[in-house]
Amino acid sequence: MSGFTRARSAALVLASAAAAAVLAAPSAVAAPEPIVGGTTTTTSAYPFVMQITDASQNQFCGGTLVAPTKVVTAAHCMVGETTRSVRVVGGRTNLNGTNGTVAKVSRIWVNPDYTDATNGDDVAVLTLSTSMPYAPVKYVSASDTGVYATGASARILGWGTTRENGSSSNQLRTATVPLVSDSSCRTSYGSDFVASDMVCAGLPSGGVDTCQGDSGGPLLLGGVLAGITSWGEGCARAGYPGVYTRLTTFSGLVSAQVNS
Ligand code: 4AZ
Repeated sequence: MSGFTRARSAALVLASAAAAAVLAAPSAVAAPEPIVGGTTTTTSAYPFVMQITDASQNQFCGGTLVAPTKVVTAAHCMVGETTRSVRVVGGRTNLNGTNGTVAKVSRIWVNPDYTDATNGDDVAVLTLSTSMPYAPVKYVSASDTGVYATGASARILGWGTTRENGSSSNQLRTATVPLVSDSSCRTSYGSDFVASDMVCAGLPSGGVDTCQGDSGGPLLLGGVLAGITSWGEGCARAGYPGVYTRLTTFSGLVSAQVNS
């Protein structure tokens, strides 16, 4: 667990960096490019991408609008949060913007199976007090397991850091990464990778990845929400793909929240 970084876990990120300094080659440091290794985009292009912020509208995670008042995010983003402490901001491409729509949260559902000891079952659904005036995106149904074909091109989005231990991106960024086979991800992460609950994406040589602050945001396959940014060993490191919540496993639980 000690080497894994998660949103808002500054101590873990630093511990990870220290471990990397001891264990990894200096080449593990990624090039200073966007999400890591992506391009800037806008919430006009991806209107369902939401900032999850504190009450002062400081972004700390991402989320995905799946219905006018329902946002899918990571369970680990909600640790220590309450309906009073969280806001959802839509339609705001830049972190320093004041445009878009700010919604309060009336209910936080965290997958009851989530534990921060394993990072498994990393899904939460927020119910907004007011509707977002943006188009939601579809999410996978339980039977859509075929979307996770090895090599499929997945789109990732977020305002997270553009390199490991770097600073957040003011502007929303996006990249595409190929899905990694479960056996390959198991080789990377051992028993911390639970194939029934997680799916991995990244290039063998690294260089393109989600990073700190991207957690909770979308992984899209064929334009449909199929994963949630969850965890990984550092960011964009060769041999350590990003790990995402395998949303088909949790579609039924999510639908129960979205339709309630
Ligand atoms: C984070 O801390 C985080 N490279 C998100 C994704 C990854 C690592 C850390 C995967 O939010």
